[in-house]
Parts: sequence; structure tokens; C-alpha cells
Amino acid sequence: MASAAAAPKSPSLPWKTRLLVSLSSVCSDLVTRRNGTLNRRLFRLFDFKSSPNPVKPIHGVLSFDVIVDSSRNLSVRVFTPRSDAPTLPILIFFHGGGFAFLSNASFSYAAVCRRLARRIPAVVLSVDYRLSPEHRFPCQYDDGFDVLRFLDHGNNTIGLLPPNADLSKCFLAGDSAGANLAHHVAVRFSRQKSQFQKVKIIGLISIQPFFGGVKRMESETQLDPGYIVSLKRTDWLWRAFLPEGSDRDHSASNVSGPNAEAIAELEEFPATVVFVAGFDPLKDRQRRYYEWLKESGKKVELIEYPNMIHAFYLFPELPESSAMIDQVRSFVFKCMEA
Ligand SMILES: *[C@@H]1O[C@H](CO)[C@@H](O)[C@H](O)[C@H]1NC(C)=O
Ligand SMILES: *[C@@H]1O[C@H](CO)[C@@H](O)[C@H](O)[C@H]1NC(C)=O
Ligand SMILES: *[C@@H]1O[C@H](CO)[C@@H](O)[C@H](O)[C@H]1NC(C)=O
Ligand SMILES: CC(=O)N[C@H]1CO[C@H](CO)[C@@H](O)[C@@H]1O
Ligand SMILES: CC(=O)N[C@H]1CO[C@H](CO)[C@@H](O)[C@@H]1O
Repeated sequence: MASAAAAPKSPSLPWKTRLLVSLSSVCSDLVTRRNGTLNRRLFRLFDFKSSPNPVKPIHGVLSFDVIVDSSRNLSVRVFTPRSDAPTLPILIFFHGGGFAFLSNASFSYAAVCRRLARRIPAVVLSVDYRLSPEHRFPCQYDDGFDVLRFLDHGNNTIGLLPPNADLSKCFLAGDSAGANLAHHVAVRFSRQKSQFQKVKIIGLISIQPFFGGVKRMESETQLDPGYIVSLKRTDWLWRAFLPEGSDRDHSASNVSGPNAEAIAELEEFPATVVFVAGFDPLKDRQRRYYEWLKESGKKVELIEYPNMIHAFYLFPELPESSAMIDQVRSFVFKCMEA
């Protein structure tokens, strides 16, 4: 039965966005091999990089790279806004890319970090965690957690953070695989909170988190293949990331499933905002994540964009992209005032 209020069958996207989305899908299919390895040399041709700008601000934001641990090439790109606010929050940001693609220097992520830094304003640290399949679970989580330890330790932040940056007002943030990573780093931090003297995590910004499970969810089958995300691609990514021999009900991918780590007793788990889009095949899992956080007694809010796709906010030409950044800003202020 047709109804005037029926949801649209496809998102309304400008042709430029459609083109970029198709290109990124073609590219990811070209570089992923059936034997589970990735053609990094080919991928590098598609991964446009942005250089740091430590001297001349771009839209009022400076950026530079800092090495956290040279033995594993762990670095962060720091984005510092020009701001004389008495305190600046710190966003520890994890980029998306299915744990396998992209980096701190990738063009779209550098652009988004700069927008977040300027708009909130906040110091944004984009973490260059190790990638699968060369480095599997839990390397990515270790890298994320070790950045927090680095920030907490001794005098490491001198010259790295401006004097008005406040380590007691840190946020974990990420999109897609980066939001999965942010979740697991938040869990680890909440368990080991007593080891930290300066760093306090007061919020988790979970943008379209990448979760999985053996059993398909309705949105996964109904929307497959979706924009950017398809079952074929996500299955490949989980195989490349999870320990050999484990399935998608592993606690890393299915956080609320049969092997879930209970978080109800983790009092330090931060207040969370989850962003979901109507045309993202992962949306049912992301809603489930929200429900599970709520059932576990956590402070959490859900914000939905019915007409958007996976990774929509990386496309600055979409008005929803700016709207989402404004909502991140409101969330940050709400947590800082709490
Ligand atoms: C996977 O395939 C690529 C290209 O066909 C090949 O170079 C590589 O050695 C293979 N790796 C493994 C582990 O089989
Ligand atoms: C670090 O990166 C350099 C340059 O890309 C590479 O040659 C080196 O093998 C990497 N080191 C480690 C430990 O991965
Ligand atoms: C930090 O720097 C100050 C001044 O240089 C020094 O006295 C102090 O020992 C340093 N702290 C640590 C933990 O390295
Ligand atoms: C994977 C990757 O490209 N990481 C980069 C992050 O940024 C630093 C500094 O520009 C580079 O050295 C890394 O290669
Ligand atoms: C977050 C998430 O994806 N949870 C899923 C874990 O697995 C169960 C059973 O397959 C699903 O119902 C959950 O949605």
C-alpha cells in the first residue's frame, strides 16, 4: 500500500557526493584481495594526504604531528584552534576505514578534524593507529589506549597542547571503525581509571560505529549493498581484523552479543552520543548499541539522520554534515557543564 509519508527509497545526494561515494567503493574493492591481503601500494594512489600546517593557520587552525612511540610508528596529528577560551576540551579522534584503510593524514579526515577543532573549539588529536590485516586486534585498541597513557605521563604534553587545553576534559571520538575503537578504549580506560592522574574522559562521541555479528540484522540485508558499506566489504574487513579463527560474535565486533564484556559495573564509562543514518546498513546494530548502553545504565543519546548514508559527515557539501558537527559541539558543552 503506497503512503504519502513513506520513507524515500534512496537518499537525495548531490552528484558530486554520489561520484565520490562510488569512487571510494570501487577503490576499496580494487585493493582488497581475496586472500585477505591488501594492495597498499595501489591504495596509496587513492588516499590523498594532507600535510600538517604548523606555521600558517588554515581557517584559524594549526596542525602538526607528534610521535608517541617510534618503535611502532604511533603518532598523532594535533589540530589546535586559535582560541582564547579559558578552557579547551580535547578530542581524541579515531578515523574510520574498517581498521584497514586511511590515516591521520588522509585528506577528508584532516578536513573534518580541522572543522571540529574550529567549530567546538577543541584541540583535536587524530590518532594514527596501526592497520589491519598487517596488524590485527587488539593492536588498534592498544594504540588508542597508549595515546591516553602518553597524555597522562610526565611532561609529554608540554609544547603539544596549548596552555588552555584541559586534560580533565577529554572526549573519545570516532566514526565507523574509529567509533568501535573509541568504545573499546573507553571500556579499557574505565577499568584502569585509577592509573591516570590527569586524563579524564567525560564523553564518547560515537559516529556511525562499525559493529558486526554472525546473524545478519534486518537493515544489513535490506540495504545491501549500501552506499560505501556492503556485507561483502564488511565481512572482508572483520576477517582481516579479528583474530584468526574467531567469528563476528567476537566481543570486539559484537559488543552486546554472546561474548559481550559487561559494562554495567563500569561507573566511569562516559556519557555517549550515537549518530545513526537511515541509509546505513549498519543502523540496526548502532541502534542496538544505543539500547545496550541504556540497559547497562549509561547516559546515552541517539541522533538519527533518516536521509543520510554511512560516512555522510565527511562530505562538507551536505548541510547535514555541518548540522552534525554542531550537535557534537552541543554534546561537548553539555558534558563540560555537567
Ligand atoms: C595474496 O595475493 C597477492 C597478489 O595476488 C600476493 O602477492 C600475496 O603474496 C598473497 N598473499 C598471501 C598471504 O597469500
Ligand atoms: C615505520 O614507517 C617506516 C616508513 O613508512 C617504515 O619503513 C618502517 O618499517 C615502519 N616501522 C615499523 C616498526 O613499522
Ligand atoms: C617535568 O618538568 C619539570 C621541569 O622541567 C621537572 O622538574 C619534572 O621533573 C618533570 N616531570 C617529569 C615527570 O618528568
Ligand atoms: C599511515 C600514515 O600515513 N600515517 C601518517 C600519519 O602522519 C604522519 C605524519 O605526517 C606520517 O608520518 C604517517 O605516515
Ligand atoms: C551491537 C551488535 O551488533 N549487537 C548484536 C550482537 O549479536 C546479536 C545476535 O546476533 C544481535 O542481536 C545484536 O544486535
